[in-house]
Amino acid sequence: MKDKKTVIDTVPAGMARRRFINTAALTGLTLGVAACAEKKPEGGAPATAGSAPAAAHGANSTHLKPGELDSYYGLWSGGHTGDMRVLGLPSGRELLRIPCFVPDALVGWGHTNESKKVMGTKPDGSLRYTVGDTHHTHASYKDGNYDGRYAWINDKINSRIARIRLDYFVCDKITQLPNVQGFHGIFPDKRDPVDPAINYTTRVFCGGEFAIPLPNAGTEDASKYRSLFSCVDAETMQVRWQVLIDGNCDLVATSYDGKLAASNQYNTEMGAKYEDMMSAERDACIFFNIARIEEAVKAGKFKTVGSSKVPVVNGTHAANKDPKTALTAYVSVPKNPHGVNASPDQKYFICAGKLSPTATVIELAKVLEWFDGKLEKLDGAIAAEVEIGLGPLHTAFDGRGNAYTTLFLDSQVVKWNVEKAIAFHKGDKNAKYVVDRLDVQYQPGHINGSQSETIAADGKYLAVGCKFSKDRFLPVGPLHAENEQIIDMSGEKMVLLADHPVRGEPHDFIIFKRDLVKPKQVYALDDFPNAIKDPKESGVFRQGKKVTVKMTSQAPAFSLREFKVKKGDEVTLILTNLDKIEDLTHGFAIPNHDVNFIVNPQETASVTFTAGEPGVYWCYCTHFCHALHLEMRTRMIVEA
Ligand code: K7E
Ligand code: CUA
Ligand code: CA
Repeated sequence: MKDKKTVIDTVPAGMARRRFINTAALTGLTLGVAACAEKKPEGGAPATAGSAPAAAHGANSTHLKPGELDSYYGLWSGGHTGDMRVLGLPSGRELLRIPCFVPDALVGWGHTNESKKVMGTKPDGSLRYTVGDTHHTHASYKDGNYDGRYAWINDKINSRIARIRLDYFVCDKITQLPNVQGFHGIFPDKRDPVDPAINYTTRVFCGGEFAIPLPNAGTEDASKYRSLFSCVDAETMQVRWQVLIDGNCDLVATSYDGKLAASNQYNTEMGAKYEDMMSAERDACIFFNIARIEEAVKAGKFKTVGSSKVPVVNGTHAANKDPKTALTAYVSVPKNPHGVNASPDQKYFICAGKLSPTATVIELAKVLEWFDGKLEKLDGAIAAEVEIGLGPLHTAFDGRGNAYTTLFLDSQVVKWNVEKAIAFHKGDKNAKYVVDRLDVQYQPGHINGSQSETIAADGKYLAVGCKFSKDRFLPVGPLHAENEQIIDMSGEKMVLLADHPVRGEPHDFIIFKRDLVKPKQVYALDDFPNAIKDPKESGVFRQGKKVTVKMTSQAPAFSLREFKVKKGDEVTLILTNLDKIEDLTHGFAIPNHDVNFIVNPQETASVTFTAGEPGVYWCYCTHFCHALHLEMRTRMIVEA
């Protein structure tokens, strides 16, 4: 097999731009993955910095002494487990999983009435969905940096967006996007485009990846399918508006001035088969003019789709030919791009080529000029389009002018300088924009640096989500862990610091300084309208077949030593944890009734179940709380 990099380096720049990966090369893609399995980690990889010892640079390390705290939080998408994972960085230790879209056995998510209300139920009270597929996670901004209020995460399968409160690290709202399938990219705005006083996130943008009939009544003619780009209100979590577009949305990014949102499009062909989706040489990055879209909505220039009341404005090519009134702008980008990221100097959007070995640098100021009618051709917004390697996907930044892009096929991270790439593109063929390449193990997808997508990008740590771990961990059967790698990005050359196995399949994540969030470790009783504030309020309250059991917990006892219900009763059990001490969580399990949930300090949770066969059921505390934890029980006596 010929060395891929040599080929790239010897192709004349002008020609190389045409040398995209075609359908036949897809076979090569699979072969490349297979070939990697045989590649020994030490196997003479041509990358420059792959195995340089950390000590040679030594600036950063992932090692923490016992008891030492991490300096960064990482919020990781949980993938199929439908949760958000909280990691400490640089150690990579997993601290918490925040359940969102999928039931969780530890906290009783999807079992308690409170969590079911957030998740959404069918009329019979059962959950609407019990599967999820999270990909992307981002947090709210103020003045271009995270403000520690919220994070959001997507569910691709059922087009849901979940919000996580970063004071309690819990999911408090989930919204389903109407008329969207395959909701993929997600990004909050960074400030308001009109009101300068609103210097923080008030909207979250959601890209719809799969085109469907609108409204979705079965039709086989895929050329009639369309995708919607959605805007969700950050506070109410209601869908504010949607934009009908040509092509599809993949990832989403936003400008620091709040004026534009962007989404890369890999299926401008609007194909229904992959061959069709990769038939064109170029696709696009679509820009949304937020202020104009909201003016159009205000002026009533919208339609609705099916039973949804959400205003849908027209963002198609045909309806947006005049730049001065256009709601959208489609900037041409090579073949099936993946990933769009806004640079921390606030100037550029970078799209990675995926099926083209290039990165495209789009200048925000020029796109705005086009909207003002001052730039004749949108292509003029392309500041650079340079070769960086095979299969480029996602890009991170160090705040020193460098971009770090994952190369899925090359199994590398390439560090390249944005201004030098622009100089090269303008004709300075001596501009060496590629600074470094680092082999990673293997086939990297997402990448992010500490504070990377903020104006406070600090260029210390880089995390890379490798889709294949192959030989990096002890074999555990056919399902391999993925390999999240941590890289020291503080020097000229990247240094690989650590491998971490993670359960599939996390995709995206963000890393930010620990002092940006102020988590509360004890709830307030008033956070819960049904709180039982005094153990004396405990008891069994019957209304026909409906029974409410009120109880409190204080280590090592529940306020009721036993309670009686009748077979077939619909029992709602409300439990308030009156313990106020940090870390003093109690659990509550009832044998044979599918009940197990926890109550954190000062938290109230409730479950509703049908009392089963007559008998005695020992309800017990499932969370080790006290020397008498095993003795912390109550009896449910079910009578005939
Ligand atoms: Cu963010 Cu994996 Cu959904 Cu790229 S996508 S890798
Ligand atoms: Cu309460 Cu264990
Ligand atoms: Ca395409």
